[in-house]
Amino acid sequence: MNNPVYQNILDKKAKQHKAFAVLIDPDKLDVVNLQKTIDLAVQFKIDFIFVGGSLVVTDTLDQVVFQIKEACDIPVVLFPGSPDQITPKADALLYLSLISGRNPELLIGQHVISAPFVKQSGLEIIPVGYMLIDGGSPTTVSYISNTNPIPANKNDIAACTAMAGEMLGLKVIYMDAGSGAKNAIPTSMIQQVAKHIKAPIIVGGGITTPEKAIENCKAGADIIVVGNAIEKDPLLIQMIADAIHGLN
Ligand code: 1GP
Repeated sequence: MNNPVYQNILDKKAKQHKAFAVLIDPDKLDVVNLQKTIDLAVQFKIDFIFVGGSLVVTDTLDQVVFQIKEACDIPVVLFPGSPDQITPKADALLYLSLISGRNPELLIGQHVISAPFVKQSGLEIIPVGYMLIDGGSPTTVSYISNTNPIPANKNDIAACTAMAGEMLGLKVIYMDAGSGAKNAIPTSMIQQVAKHIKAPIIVGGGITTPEKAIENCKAGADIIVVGNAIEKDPLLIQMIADAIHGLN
C-alpha cells in the first residue's frame, strides 16, 4: 500500500471510528518523559503520534522520532512548523498549506523551496488544508506565520475555506486553535465544516478534557490532537483515549 497512514485515517472514518493523536513537541520532552509518554500511548492504544511544533529550537527531532519508532508501532506523523522539521524516520508527513491565511509563503512558497528535499525523504505525504481558528489569544502559529486566524464565530468562513481546500485536492482538513489555545474550537464550527466536506477532519488546540474531546468527535472531528495538556499531565492520555475510543 502506498499511503498506509492516510488509508488508515480513511478506514477509521469509514467505520466511524474516532481517533486520538498525541502531539509531541521535541523541544518540550526529555528522553525520560518522552519514554513515559510513549509507554502510556502504547498502553492506551493511541492511534497516531504527531511530532512537531511551531518553533523547534533543538535538533532532537531525529532522535525523538527514532526513540518512538524503536519503542512502538504507532504511526508517527510529522506535523512540521517549518520545512526543516522533516526526518525520513517518521511514517508520514502532514504536508500543510495554511489555507486560513494569506501568506503565500505558507500556502505554496516554502513548499516549492523544500520540494526536492521532501520528495527525497521517501515519507508518505498527506496534503493537508491547515486552518488556524482564533483561540482567544495570539498563538505562536499566528505570530510566526504572520497570518490572521479565522474568527471563532465565523462558521461560514471556516466551512467555505474547508470546501475550497477540499476542492483544491487537499486530503485532510486540520482545524487548529493553536497549541495551548485559551479557547478550543467551537463545536458549532466543527459541525458546520463537517457538514460541507467529506475529507477527514483533524481538530486540535486547547483541548484539555475528555468531555471536550467527545464533544468535538460528536460534532464531526475524526482525529483529536492533544499536546499541551498531556505535557502537563501525561495521565490525561488514558482519560482522553478512553473517552474517544468509548465512542467507537
Ligand atoms: C496544536 O493542535 C495542536 O497545533 C495541539 O494543541 O497543544 O493545545 O493540545 P494543544
